[in-house]
Amino acid sequence: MKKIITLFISLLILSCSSSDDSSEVNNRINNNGNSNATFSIDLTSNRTAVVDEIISVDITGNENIMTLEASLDDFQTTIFNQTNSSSFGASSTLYFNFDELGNKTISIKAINNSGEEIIKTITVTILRGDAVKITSIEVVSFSNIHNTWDPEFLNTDVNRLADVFLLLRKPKVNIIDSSSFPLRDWFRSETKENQGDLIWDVSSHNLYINPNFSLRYSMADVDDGGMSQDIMLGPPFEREVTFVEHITTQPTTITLSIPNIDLEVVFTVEWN
Ligand SMILES: [Ca+2]
Ligand SMILES: [Ca+2]
Repeated sequence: MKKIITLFISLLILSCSSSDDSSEVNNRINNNGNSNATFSIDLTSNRTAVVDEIISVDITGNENIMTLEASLDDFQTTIFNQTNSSSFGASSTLYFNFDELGNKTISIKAINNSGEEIIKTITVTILRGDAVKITSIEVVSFSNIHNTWDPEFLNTDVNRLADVFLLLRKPKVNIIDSSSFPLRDWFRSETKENQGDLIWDVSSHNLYINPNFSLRYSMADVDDGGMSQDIMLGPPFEREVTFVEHITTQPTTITLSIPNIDLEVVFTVEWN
C-alpha cells in the first residue's frame, strides 16, 4: 500500500510539473508570434560593434512596459531585472558592451501591465577594432619579494613566500545609463604558490581592451581560510594601467611601475 501511495504521489508531482512546463512553453509560443498575443516588442540595435563599444538596444512595445529583464544566456541567468511602478513607457533603451569576439545574443524580456510577457533576442557581432590584447603578465617585483609573507613558517622555509594572485578590473557600461562606467571584475589569475615563476600566460583568456580605457590592477597573497593579504601596501588597493599614451608607438610591453611600493609589472600586449 505504501508503495502505491508513493507511486501515486510521484505521478501527481510528475503530472504537475509537466503541465507547468507545457504551459510555460505555450506561454512563450503565444508571446512569440501567436495571433492571440496582444503584447509585443521590437528590438533594434547595431548588428556589429567593436570591443568595448557601447551597443544601444532600443526596446519598443505596442503598449507600456512595466518590467524589463535582460540575459546573455537565454535566461539561464538574468543580468538585469527592473520593474518600474509607473512603467517604462512604451519604449526604453538598454546599453551593453562586450570584449569577447564573435556573436553575442542579447535576450530581452518585457512584461506589460497585465502580466503578459514576451522575450525577443538580437545578435550582435563583436569585432576587434583597435583593441589591445593582453597576452602575458609578469610581476617583476613587489614589496618584500623573496621574503616572508607567511610568518607562520621559518625564514628558511619556502612556504614563507607569498602565494600570489592578481586581479584586473575594467570599466563596463551601466546597462541603464550610457554615461556611467562602473568598474567590474574582469580577470582573476590562478594563484602562484610561494611566488612560483610570477608569469601568467593569459593569451587564451581573450583579454581585449579598447586602448582608451584603463584597467585597475591589484594583487594579493592568499592565506589559509580564503583570506588574502594585500601586497601592494594599500590604500590605494589598486593601481591604474593606461594604454592611451601608447596608441601611436604600439609597444609590445607596457610596464606598471610604482617605485615606493617596489611594484613592477610588465604586460605583454598585441596591437591590431
Ligand atoms: Ca600571508
Ligand atoms: Ca606561502
